[in-house]
Amino acid sequence: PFAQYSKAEILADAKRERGDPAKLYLSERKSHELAHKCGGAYIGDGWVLTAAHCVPKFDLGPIDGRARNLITDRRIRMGTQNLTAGGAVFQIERVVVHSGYEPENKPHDIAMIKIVDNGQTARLGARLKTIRLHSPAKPLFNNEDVWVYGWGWLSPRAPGTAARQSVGGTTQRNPTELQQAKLKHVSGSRCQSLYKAWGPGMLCISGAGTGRDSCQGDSGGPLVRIEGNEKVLVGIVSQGYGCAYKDMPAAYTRV
Ligand code: 4AZ
Repeated sequence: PFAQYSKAEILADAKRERGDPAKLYLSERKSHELAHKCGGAYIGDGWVLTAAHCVPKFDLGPIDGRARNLITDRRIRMGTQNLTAGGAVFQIERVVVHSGYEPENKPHDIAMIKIVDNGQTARLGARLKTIRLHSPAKPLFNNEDVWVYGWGWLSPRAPGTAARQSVGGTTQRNPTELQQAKLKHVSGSRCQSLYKAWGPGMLCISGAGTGRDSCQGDSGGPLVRIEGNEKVLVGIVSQGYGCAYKDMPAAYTRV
């Protein structure tokens, strides 16, 4: 119901050769793969934390002659681990983007989305939990284990290759079930040389050679520290060069 591509775009894409960096493989993709954009984290009172680059501009451009914007075309599903079913689907009431964000180098890549609730969060009950924000008094230590969650692409990707191709050359796919990966918080020196906007508002997070990582579509989703049996939100998936590529830690927004 919320197709992000026009019929003309889908037809033009089908004519592109495989391996063409501009090819999006639209006709091969399931509707949940075309609709999914980003992750987020529910912090309570109708507010979802996500990445600023997930809500790039209010005007999404027309599709098949119909004007679109975030309010008319984007929805948020919460209260389920399945991307296509369950929980509840919320409309967006408003979006607040960090005033220091800019799309070129993505400093302060954080935004808040207010949902239209209509009592739905209450109906979800225990299926929707509010995540507690990490305390700045307890910073992550070097090599600390952290966890990331999302419905983003499933395969390693080399930096600089066509975005929808995995290292093995297959087309990247989105899962329907939520995935998780254990990662490591590492020293910022490598990220400082990789990311132009590097600064104290970012976290440098590595797959540490495990082959696990966040990837496109995980953006906006939570990076979590586990304290006892509680998950605490420490970061937001922001940017990276490829996915799960060796010595390529990704940059997360520090919450
Ligand atoms: C992305 O394109 C993206 N491996 C997010 C995270 C990472 C790479 C790419 C980190 O949204």
